[in-house]
Amino acid sequence: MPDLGASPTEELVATHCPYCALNCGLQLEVRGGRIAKRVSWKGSPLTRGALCSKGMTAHEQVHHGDRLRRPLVRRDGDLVETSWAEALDRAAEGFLRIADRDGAAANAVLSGGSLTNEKVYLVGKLARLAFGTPHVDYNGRFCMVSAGKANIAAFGADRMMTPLSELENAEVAVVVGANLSAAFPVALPKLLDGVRKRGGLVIVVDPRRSRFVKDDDLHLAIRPGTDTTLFNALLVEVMHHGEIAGGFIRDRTSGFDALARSLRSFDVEAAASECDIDVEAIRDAARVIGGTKRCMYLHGRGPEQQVGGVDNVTSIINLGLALGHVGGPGRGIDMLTGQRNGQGGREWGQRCDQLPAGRSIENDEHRETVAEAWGVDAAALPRAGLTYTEILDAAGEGSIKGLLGICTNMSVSAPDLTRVEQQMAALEHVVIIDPFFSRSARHADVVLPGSTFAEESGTITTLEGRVVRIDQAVDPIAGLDDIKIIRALAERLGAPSHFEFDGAEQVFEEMRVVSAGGFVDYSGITYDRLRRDDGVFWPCPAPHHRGTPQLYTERFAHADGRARFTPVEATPPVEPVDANRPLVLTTGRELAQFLSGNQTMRIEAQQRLAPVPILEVHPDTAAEHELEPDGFVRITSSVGSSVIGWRPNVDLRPDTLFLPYHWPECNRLVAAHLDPISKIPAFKYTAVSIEPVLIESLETVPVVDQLSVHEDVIVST
Ligand SMILES: Nc1nc2c(c(=O)[nH]1)N[C@H]1C(S)=C(S)[C@@H](COP(=O)(O)OP(=O)(O)OC[C@H]3O[C@@H](n4cnc5c(=O)[nH]c(N)nc54)[C@H](O)[C@@H]3O)O[C@H]1N2
Ligand SMILES: Nc1nc2c(c(=O)[nH]1)N[C@H]1C(S)=C(S)[C@@H](COP(=O)(O)OP(=O)(O)OC[C@H]3O[C@@H](n4cnc5c(=O)[nH]c(N)nc54)[C@H](O)[C@@H]3O)O[C@H]1N2
Ligand code: SF4
Ligand SMILES: [Mo]
Repeated sequence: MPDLGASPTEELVATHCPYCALNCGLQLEVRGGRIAKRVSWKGSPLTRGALCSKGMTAHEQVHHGDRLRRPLVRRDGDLVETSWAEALDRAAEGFLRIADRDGAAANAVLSGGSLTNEKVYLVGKLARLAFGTPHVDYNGRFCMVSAGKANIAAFGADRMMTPLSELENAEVAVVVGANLSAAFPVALPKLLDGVRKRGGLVIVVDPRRSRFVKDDDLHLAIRPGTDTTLFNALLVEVMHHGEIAGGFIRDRTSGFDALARSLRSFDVEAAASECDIDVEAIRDAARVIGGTKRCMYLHGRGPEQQVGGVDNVTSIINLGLALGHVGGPGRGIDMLTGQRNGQGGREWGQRCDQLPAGRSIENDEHRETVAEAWGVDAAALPRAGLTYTEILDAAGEGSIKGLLGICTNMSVSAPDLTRVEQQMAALEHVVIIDPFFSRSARHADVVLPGSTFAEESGTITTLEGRVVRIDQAVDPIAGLDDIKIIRALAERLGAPSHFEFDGAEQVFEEMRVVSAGGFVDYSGITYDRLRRDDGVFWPCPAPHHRGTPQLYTERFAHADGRARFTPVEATPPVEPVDANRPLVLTTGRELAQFLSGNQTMRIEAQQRLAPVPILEVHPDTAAEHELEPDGFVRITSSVGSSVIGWRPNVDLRPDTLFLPYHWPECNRLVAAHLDPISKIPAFKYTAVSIEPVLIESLETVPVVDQLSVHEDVIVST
């Protein structure tokens, strides 16, 4: 419980950090309608008051001078400030014009996993009922869809199965392609320290050694893109030593024989050479993993953002399932979801193939359930639509002409930015809802000021599957919050009756009803309970139900209760390294910056820590390519080229480069090669070449295209 001991003129509001999926708790002290300061919330779930630097400064975005305070519309080529009424009218008119002329499917919606559950639900409903378009997808397409597809195929549902605190009972932790020091800096590194202190082993699979990795850990620095080969090899080794969990496989799974058959002629030595690691390291890891009942696997975007992303995750699941490392104390195969509502964001119906509460838009029973709750005919609900990158492709080709973007910034975060800029420019009508002017908003016809975490109430589902509540601290500084904006748009698009909500709690009440009886069941969760309890884990089917922190203790979510094994083989990169582009560029996170940077780059303390993109290069590779210390480097891929600074890093494979992705210099280089099943872009593998750039005078020093404050590009009226 938060300590609410403030005087009447002051108020302490309990909330959660708006950035990563750990959702560290914090309190905001409000004085005279403004946030005066941040106060620790020691009782908050999982992280107990700890914050990283981003969380410490998150509240600075709320009253920031760069905030959009009035809507903008394009007039004679310029974006100019205007009233809400005019901006909302213009926003809706564009979509109605396109729908009348070209059909409802010529409009699309792209959204984000940082939205609250309530907003996610409304975005999906807005697309299906007010726009009438099948084309709604979200930035989780860049993030968690590989793990999602693999989880659903194997377990029947898509949620972390074991709470992270179970690491306290684990003897072995296997961290696969997750940079815990930068991406999940609170709680997780400490939980791993606990494993080490109790004499357990941490195994890390990653071409780069991040700060959380310790000398006594077993680090398998594989060649990027070879996770399936490694995990197949580990499985073959544990099978060879007879360590698999025969009883568990018989009673609780299906498909093991086909998997075993597929690996009959698998050559572990050849696999070691493919992964470019010592075969003895694979054998050591297999001995340790096969020798314990208490092993937790944590996977991040490293194996997932690949053309073989789904198969990579499946190979991890195959190993863990074969050893019975699921559903109990110190055991679990857990994906580390990224954005603050990465979990709820993929449950509440903003995905192109999904209806609310994890229901499928192609399943007739699910369509009936949702249609009934919404008071519409199931036949009126669109079917599955295009994915994020497919929507951008359709924009470039002209079949999609109108785009609403809320809580996503494609001009930094999508692959192949040169092409993205052309695709965005080809659109006839673009509306962006964002608290700050984003790079994507440069393409907008209408920009509506969105709300930050402190200007709204709502619920978030953390990476563990724990539903928590954020409370509004101050009024929306531009007058309307996201929920009111969605409602106003729905009214103008002709569907007012489905959006008559006065605030987030009313939306949540409808979501409880819609979710009742499904697997993603929130029906027993209430706003009151969320403030009293330490959050509530779904499924929670009744008000007195305690929630479900640990999934799969007795059955999996498939109808027959069994988990599935699926044989998988390594997928080669679409453009592998060759003589012209001999190095692999892999991309990821910097501790101080968050995603496209549109929030953290406004905050001085974060900018001081990481002002520009810096390429990490192994010193041997730097010497081979004659890079000058403190000099610049040109990186070239098949789709683009960037000139930036570099620094040496000995903790990186010599054939691999690492670049934080938060600046457009990064995705200008990454081609849009997709996993065929999940349609995730292969952000973790780009074949590139590098060369030193000689700086002849100060004028030729490359300037990083920094974020512009919105006043730079807007004429105020
Ligand atoms: N500071 C900060 N924290 C964040 C975010 C942020 O932007 N900034 N974003 C949040 C979000 S949305 C997400 S999704 C998470 C992401 O969290 P992570 O997945 O932990 O973050 P990434 O930096 O993408 O790092 C993935 C790791 O994969 C490794 N890797 C690269 N290629 C391969 C490979 O082929 N195989 C394996 N096994 N590993 C590989 C990289 O070296 C890197 O260490 O972070 C969340 N937390
Ligand atoms: N090369 C490379 N590219 C990557 C990745 C990588 O590892 N490498 N990682 C990918 C991953 S994991 C992810 S999750 C995506 C993220 O990609 P994006 O979708 O670009 O994510 P954000 O930067 O969070 O964009 C959110 C935008 O919405 C705004 N916003 C934040 N909260 C709210 C809100 O509540 N309401 C409204 N209206 N607006 C809000 C922010 O100001 C920001 O402009 O990109 C990815 N792209
Ligand atoms: S960014 Fe993540 S780790 Fe840092 S304070 Fe926020 S929720 Fe916690
Ligand atoms: Mo993400």
